[in-house]
Amino acid sequence: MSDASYRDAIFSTPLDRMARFSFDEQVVACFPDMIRRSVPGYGQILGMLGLIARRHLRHGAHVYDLGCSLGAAGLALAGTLPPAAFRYTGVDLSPAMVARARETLAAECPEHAVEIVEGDIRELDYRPSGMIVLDFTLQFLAPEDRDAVIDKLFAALEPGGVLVLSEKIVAEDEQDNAWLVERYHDFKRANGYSELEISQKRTALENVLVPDTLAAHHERLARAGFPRSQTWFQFLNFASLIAFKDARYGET
Ligand code: GEK
Repeated sequence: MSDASYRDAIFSTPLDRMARFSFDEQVVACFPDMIRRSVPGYGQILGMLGLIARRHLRHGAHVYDLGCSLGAAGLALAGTLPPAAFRYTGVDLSPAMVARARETLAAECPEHAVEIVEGDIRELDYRPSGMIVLDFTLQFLAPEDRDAVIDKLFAALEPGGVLVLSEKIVAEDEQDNAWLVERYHDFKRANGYSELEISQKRTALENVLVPDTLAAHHERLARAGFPRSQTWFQFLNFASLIAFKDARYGET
């Protein structure tokens, strides 16, 4: 077994109360296991990226994957589309993620035009793109930085372009939200996480992962200029939205 498939046991022993979640080597080693066991619908969302690209991506267009972690979206696209169909740039702030993503993509899809850039998605000089994937990353930015990033993505998208935005969300109604969070914890228990792991991860993510409501996401997309967006997937308190650069659904 390669160390890329280590089981996530980061929060299985009592930690200092101040420990905050960060994307370091320890997280990278167990990341594929962690994200599959803790993000409901992660595999389904990845699986749809290639199908969305097939419908909306002009042949040879550029794709960004922002907060790419280990480049899972790039792998998913390469699994569905031939090498000439797209050029892919994954961007991540964590040097440990970037190093592992480069190794993985070089090994898994050597024929495809893929690159991984170490950088901050708030500061990137974006090139024109046909599709932008922002999966489970906006939630880690300070709330006051989110509008400016979405504004830049709208500007970077070419006519007919699409933004796929996947996020942990919070429900507007307190009771609805409590129900979703409780069932989410059931989901994690069913995936083998202990009470200690669930509560420690929750504490570590406090003030690090600040979720928005679905309405806040759609409003932000509209403010940035997207004439049309919809929620195409939701599983408990995790959702994926698609936003269209044009008012009419462009299809290739
Ligand atoms: C996947 N999309 O597998 N700039 C660039 N990267 C950042 C920034 C930033 N400002 N802030 C955080 N990150 C992936 C999963 S994980 C989600 C995304 C999770 C990066 C951070 O280093 C990490 O790799 C990623 O965003 C979030 O579909 O771990 O829950």
